[in-house]
This record gives sequence, structure tokens and C-alpha cells, in this order.
Amino acid sequence: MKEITLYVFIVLHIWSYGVKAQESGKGCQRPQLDNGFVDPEQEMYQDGTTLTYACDRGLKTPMEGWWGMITCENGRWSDSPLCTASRSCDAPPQVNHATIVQQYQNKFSDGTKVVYKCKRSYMMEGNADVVCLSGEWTSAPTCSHEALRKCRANEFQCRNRRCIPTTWRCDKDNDCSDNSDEENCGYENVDP
Ligand SMILES: [Ca+2]
Repeated sequence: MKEITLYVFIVLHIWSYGVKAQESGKGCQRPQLDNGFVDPEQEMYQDGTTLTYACDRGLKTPMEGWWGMITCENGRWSDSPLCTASRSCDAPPQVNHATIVQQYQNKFSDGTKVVYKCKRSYMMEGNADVVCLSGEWTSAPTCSHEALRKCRANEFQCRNRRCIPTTWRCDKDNDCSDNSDEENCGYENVDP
């Protein structure tokens, strides 16, 4: 009796192993992809393989990213890889201690501009606005804490902590925006 049980067990085991081997043996062929490349690059992929693919510069996957993932399931790919031209942008870059002035969207069309505003007591460095150009955002500003921002040797520190080039001091132009670069210049009495 014991022997029969063992025999049945072995037979079942071999049978289930055979089914598994058959399933995993199917695999998928390398998918057709124009204007992009797959990684890893092989002729055949085993079932369960997740294939990463990337698009050539300026092109995007259906998910609007420049790379996508498909999985080989029972001899078929979960999706066809596709690289097409897309000029819209995803969410603009996240900037610490800053908020975006406009209303939030998921997609931003080519040429859209968004404007950052630093939170209270944070100072902006770089351009306040970034533009979506052919699917890429131009570089975003940074916001650093006023107290941490030190002006460089050739800069003048305004009362509002802003840094301006020393040569802008006393040039009759309110560069600090609080006019502190134009105070004690000796001309106030002459030309108010
Ligand atoms: Ca000035």
C-alpha cells in the first residue's frame, strides 16, 4: 500500500513537472519594435520574463515615458511595445519648498509654462518658470532657506536676504526689490 502511494506521488509529480515545463517552454519571440530597443536583447524570452524597452530620443511609449515594460505570459507579450512621437510633458519637476502657481494637470502640452513660487522664507535661485519643450522640461529653480543662503564675495546681501552683484549697489536701480541696495548711497538727498 505504501509503495502504491509513493508510486502515485511520483507519477503526479512528474506529470505536474511536465505541464510546468511545457508552459514555461512556450516563451515569446523578440517583439517587433521600431525606433527603440529592448533589454535584454534576445531572440526568445521565457514565460514570466519582463522585458524593458526604451524609445529613441524624442519618442515615447504609450505610457508617455521614454521606457516601458512588457511581460511574456504563456507565450504572448502583455502588450506590443510602441515608440511614437510625443511632445507633451508629464508633471513638471518637483522642487523642494516650492509650489507651482498654476492649477495641477496630468499632461502639459508643448510650450506650456509653469511658474514656481518658493515657500515663505525660502529664496529662489534660477528661473522661476520652466517650459515644456518637445516632451522635456527646461531646468527648474531651487528654493533654499534664507538663513542658509550666503552671498558670494562679489555679491551684496539685500535686507530681504537676496544676493545681487556688488556692482548693482547704488546704481539708482532697485535691484533688491526692497530698495536696500540703494540706501546710504549719498545721492538720496540730491535725487530722491
Ligand atoms: Ca541697484
